[in-house]
Amino acid sequence: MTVDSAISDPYEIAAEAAAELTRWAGGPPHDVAIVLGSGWQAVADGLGTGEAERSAAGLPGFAAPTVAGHYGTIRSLRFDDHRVLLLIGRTHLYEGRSPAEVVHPVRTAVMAGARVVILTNAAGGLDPAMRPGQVVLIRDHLNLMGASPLGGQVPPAGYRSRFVDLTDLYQAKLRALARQVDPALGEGVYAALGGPHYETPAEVAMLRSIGADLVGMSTALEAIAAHHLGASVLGISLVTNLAAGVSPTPLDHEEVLAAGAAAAPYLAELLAGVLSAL
Ligand code: 8IG
Repeated sequence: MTVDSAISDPYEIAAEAAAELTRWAGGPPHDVAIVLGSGWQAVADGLGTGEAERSAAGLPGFAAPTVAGHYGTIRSLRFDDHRVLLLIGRTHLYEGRSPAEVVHPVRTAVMAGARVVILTNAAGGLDPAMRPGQVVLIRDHLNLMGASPLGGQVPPAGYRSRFVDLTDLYQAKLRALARQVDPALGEGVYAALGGPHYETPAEVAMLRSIGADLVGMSTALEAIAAHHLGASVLGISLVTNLAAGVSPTPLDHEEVLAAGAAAAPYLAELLAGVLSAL
């Protein structure tokens, strides 16, 4: 079964997937979900081996991944008092997926009990002072994808209105908590674009002038969907490259994966610290 907002109810499919996930994992419900994006996959093992792991592909509504480095694996683990769902790999609009498909894993995790959703990504840095390997908390986003996960079908009875307020989308409380773990963490505005091409230098100049610090191809739709379902969202970007025109060299996907692998021990420590403080 695939998620197609035109012919089926994405909320119902996510509820089905959540029920199946909870049955599969057994035990008490999960309370935290972490989406590990490009470059963050090496972090998974730094959080412990987990209690159970499965491919996401067998669950209702989950699409098979198409990008190198995106495994589409789900791991269930205990961390202190928390039961954590690790979503390893994500689905993007640029794969030809619908917004409903892109946010399906996050909706599933929230419906499975996650009250906190940590969204990680690799991003281009727009500030020349940024360095590859730097980690930035997402303070807010500019959704330039021309899409919303709340478009199309009206949410069924029992869900919040689709006209949802996004004032505290990337929750200030969770950002403060992350800064307790590492006071040196900076914050920035994440511009989400459809991709998969990187920006032209003119687009990068535009993004800087409209207030963006980071640029990437994910996260914004998932944040909106999680917030709409009442979860608190923390967004963390790993700057793996400087954006075009800011970077002295052309951009390439291998660079993203390499920067992620190099930063993995720090990233795992950061996530572990956040989980301990929750
Ligand atoms: I990693 O420079 C990564 N993802 N759009 N631009 C966009 N996405 C990115 C970039 C970048 N770097």
